[in-house]
Amino acid sequence: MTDLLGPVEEGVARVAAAGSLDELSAAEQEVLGRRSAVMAARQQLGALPAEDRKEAGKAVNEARERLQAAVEARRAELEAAARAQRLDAERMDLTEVSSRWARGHQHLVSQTQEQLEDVFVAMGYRVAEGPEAETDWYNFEALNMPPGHPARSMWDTLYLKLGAPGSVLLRTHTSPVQIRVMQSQPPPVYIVAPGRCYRRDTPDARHLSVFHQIEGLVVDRHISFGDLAGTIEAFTGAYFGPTIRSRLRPSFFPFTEPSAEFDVTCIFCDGAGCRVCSHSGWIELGGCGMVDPNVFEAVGIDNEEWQGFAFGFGIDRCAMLRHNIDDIRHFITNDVRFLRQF
Ligand code: 2NL
Repeated sequence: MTDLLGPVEEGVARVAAAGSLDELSAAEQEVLGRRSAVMAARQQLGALPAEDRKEAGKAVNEARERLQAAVEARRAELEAAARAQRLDAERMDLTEVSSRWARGHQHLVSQTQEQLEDVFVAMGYRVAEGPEAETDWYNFEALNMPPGHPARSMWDTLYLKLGAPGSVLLRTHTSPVQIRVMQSQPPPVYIVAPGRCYRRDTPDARHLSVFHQIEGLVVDRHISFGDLAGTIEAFTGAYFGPTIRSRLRPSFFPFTEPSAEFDVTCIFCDGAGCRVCSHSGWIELGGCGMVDPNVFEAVGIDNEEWQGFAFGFGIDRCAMLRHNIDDIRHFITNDVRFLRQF
């Protein structure tokens, strides 16, 4: 029988010399395929005398195994090299920094939202978030506005083509977040819910169909209207500065009773009276009130044991007041000359 040592050494060298996966396939065919020395030797086994056959068969198998191992080892090497080459080719150079490309920064509305969150977090509140697509129940019904309630016309709603007509909508305020929090945890509750809200509206200097609101909610024992007034005074002072005062005026909301609107002293004239505040010295900021018992009933909170207050105001409007911005549409025009001032 042919000596296999020579062909195996040659075959291993041949395989190791393959420079590509294609070349390796060709080499594999040559050293292990039908016309290879190993296969020829295997075919000769049957012709050997029985006493030699076992020994020769073992030699053939060992030769095949060595060659197969060489092929696998070379394949692994070539695949690793191909992968390294591909990664190298796909690599992007992100290290180039040029002063021509000025770095951007957070939008003023986002900055304002975070500043307001910070003010409330410092007072012990938590920040809560929730979906922008809501159901009619969370946005209206749980807030003491059953179907057909006239107050629903106060918010011109954008409805989604989802489920039964009129059942899914884009939230018109962040109150549904507070409803969800009251459902998911027992009192006491101290939260603010900031975020995007939507309404069907034609844009003008004071309105956009997408705007930002922050609402606060407190539910605890022995909560009074005085706590509400003190909270409004504390946060307006913290955000606008210590010289700013606040006041409450009686108003109406379906989800609070009693309800009030709150004003801050005009930041432009410090309360003396100017064109911005229509010479009243006051600027309206938002609404507030004691949580209506019907809202507590909707979320299963006992109104005898717990009381609460809530308030809401526009984040965009807050930023406009503090930075003397005369048109809310500046926020979405994305003119860098406007944006980079803040
Ligand atoms: C406004 C008025 C307000 C609330 C929001 C509220 C939330 C729950 C229960 C009761 Cl869960 N009230 N929120 C209360 C009063 C006024 O917002 O003018 N926003 C811009």
